[in-house]
This record gives sequence, C-alpha cells and structure tokens, in this order.
Amino acid sequence: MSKTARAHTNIALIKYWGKKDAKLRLPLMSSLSMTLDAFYSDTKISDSEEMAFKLNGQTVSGPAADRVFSYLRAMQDRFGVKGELAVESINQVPTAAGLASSSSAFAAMAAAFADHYQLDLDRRELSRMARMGSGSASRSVFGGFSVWQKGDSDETSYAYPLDEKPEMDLRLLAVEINDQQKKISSTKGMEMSKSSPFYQLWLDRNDEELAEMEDAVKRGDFTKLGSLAELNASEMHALTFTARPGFSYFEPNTIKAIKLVQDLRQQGLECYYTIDAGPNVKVLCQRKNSKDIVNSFESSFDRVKIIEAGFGPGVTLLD
Ligand code: 2P0
Repeated sequence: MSKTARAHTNIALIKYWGKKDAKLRLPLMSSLSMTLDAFYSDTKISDSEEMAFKLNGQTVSGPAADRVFSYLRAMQDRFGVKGELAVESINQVPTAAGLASSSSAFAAMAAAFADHYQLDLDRRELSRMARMGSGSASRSVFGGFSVWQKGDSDETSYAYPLDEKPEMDLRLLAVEINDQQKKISSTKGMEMSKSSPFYQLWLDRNDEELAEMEDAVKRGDFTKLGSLAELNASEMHALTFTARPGFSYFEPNTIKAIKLVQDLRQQGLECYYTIDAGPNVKVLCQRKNSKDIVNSFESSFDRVKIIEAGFGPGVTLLD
C-alpha cells in the first residue's frame, strides 16, 4: 500500500532565474531557500488502469495533467519501472499566492513515486528527481535552509541541507495582494530575461551572493540575510524590466507593498521583501515585529490576505 508523501514549499532568498538545460532543468546559478511550515502538498501514487491525476479531489486534464504524466513517464524510464498510475494530490498552498506550489508538488511527487516502486533512494537522488519536475522542487526535499548547487549535469545538480533546524528568529509573511494566475510562466520569464543587458552580471554575481547568504545563515544574522534577499529579488526583477521585450510581474500594489516595507524599516520595524514570479510580496521579519507589520499592511490595503510562516521540514512519508 503506497504512502502519502508530504513536502513543503520553499521561498528562495537567492533565486534560481535561468536554465542552462531546459529538459534536465539544470540552472545557470545556484540558489538558497527557506522551507516553509505553512504551505505543503500531499501526494499519493497508486496503480491504475490509466494515467490519472486528481488535485484537491478534482480530476485534472490538459497541460497541467500532461506535465505530471510526462514527468512520471520520464521517471519510469529513469528507474526501469512500468505501469499506469493514479496520482492524488492535495495542495495546502493558496492558489497563485505567489508561492511556487510546484516546489512542494514535485518534491512530494518524487517521494511518492519512490515509495510506490519501493525504490531505495537517498535524499540527494530525490532532490535530483524533484528537480526534473520543477527546479525549485529540488530544494523542498530538505527542511530549514537548503542550497541547490547548480552543478553541470544531472548527477551534479541537486540540493543539500544547509541547516535543517535553524535557531534563527526568521518569519515570512506571505502577503496576497492579487490572486490572479500569473500571465508569464517562470520558465518563459527566465528565458525572456536572458535578453537583459544585465543578465551576465546577474550570473557573475551568483557565487558572491550565495557565499554572503550562507554566511548570514551560519551567523544567524537577520539584517544581513534580509538585505541580501531583498537585493537579490530586486536584481531578478530588474532583469524582467530590462529584457527585450521588457515585462514585469509587478502590479501597482506590488510597488505599494515595497514602499510600505521601506517605510516600516525607516520607522524602526525591521523587515525586507522578496518577490517571485508573480505580483505578491513576501516580507521577511522577526517574531517580535510580525504582528505590527501585519497590522500596517491591513491598514494600508483594502483587501489583503496575510499568512505567516516559519521553518518547515523536509519531505516525509505519512503513516
Ligand atoms: C526560485 N522561482 O528560486 C525562483 C525565483 C521563481 C522566482 O523557481 O521552470 O516552478 O519549473 O524549473 O521552479 C519558480 O519556478 O521553475 C522558481 P521551473 P519553478 O524559487
């Protein structure tokens, strides 16, 4: 009897934004993330008469199902196993909240697949498998802080844990200011960004930014971690504005949230923003300030949903 695999989403503090190999999902840069406790995916795989995919109890068809099926076929080829499979997933991630649900989804899928076929895999192998489904999923195999080293081949591109049980006081406020589905997928946005005149600089800075972030994590230095994360996210979005043709994931309220974070910091409420491939803003802060920051957002925006998260665990099988 197959078990359900649970994986949590992660938020990149040093971001993955560019592929060297689209098929293998090999990145052009290493990335570092925080796995979150508040958002996760549960996935179970069982034998079936035909390939089937249910998400939150609803049968899925079309491109989303095709992506899952072609992933499963690729994994079957990889491990020399066969059969038709039914995938049942529950996503505890607000739809399009700007948190990559694909990170938890494919990490859980990889672990469920390994469990279904009783493959005895270590977490490095699971991370490589998850990477093939969605790049950021490679990092969700681990809890706390993890690093996805870019590597230069399928064998060498995987995530590893940096600190799975951090003692650092770090909270993330996921601020949902727009629940519309993003118009430009991450895969497409990454490709378009390569035309930015700053793209080479983005790649050249990766080693130094990663080393500095690792140092901030090791020393538990919130100020350094937050300011580096904010800078890295701003650099990523600068690529979208300066791509030819230019584009942006920002909405007017994204800018408003950025300015609010800057104002709060001026007022002594220390916080930093990071933003992924969508309009929503994630605020990094410490426990002592989270309530005041939430209150400021609620009084500055008409309709805003905020979910607070801390460190989450790596992928597990549920009993
Ligand atoms: C990240 N993002 O490091 C970056 C930052 C979004 C912005 O990884 O194309 O779903 O499936 O490998 O992992 C989101 O993209 O991309 C992402 P694919 P993925 O978290």
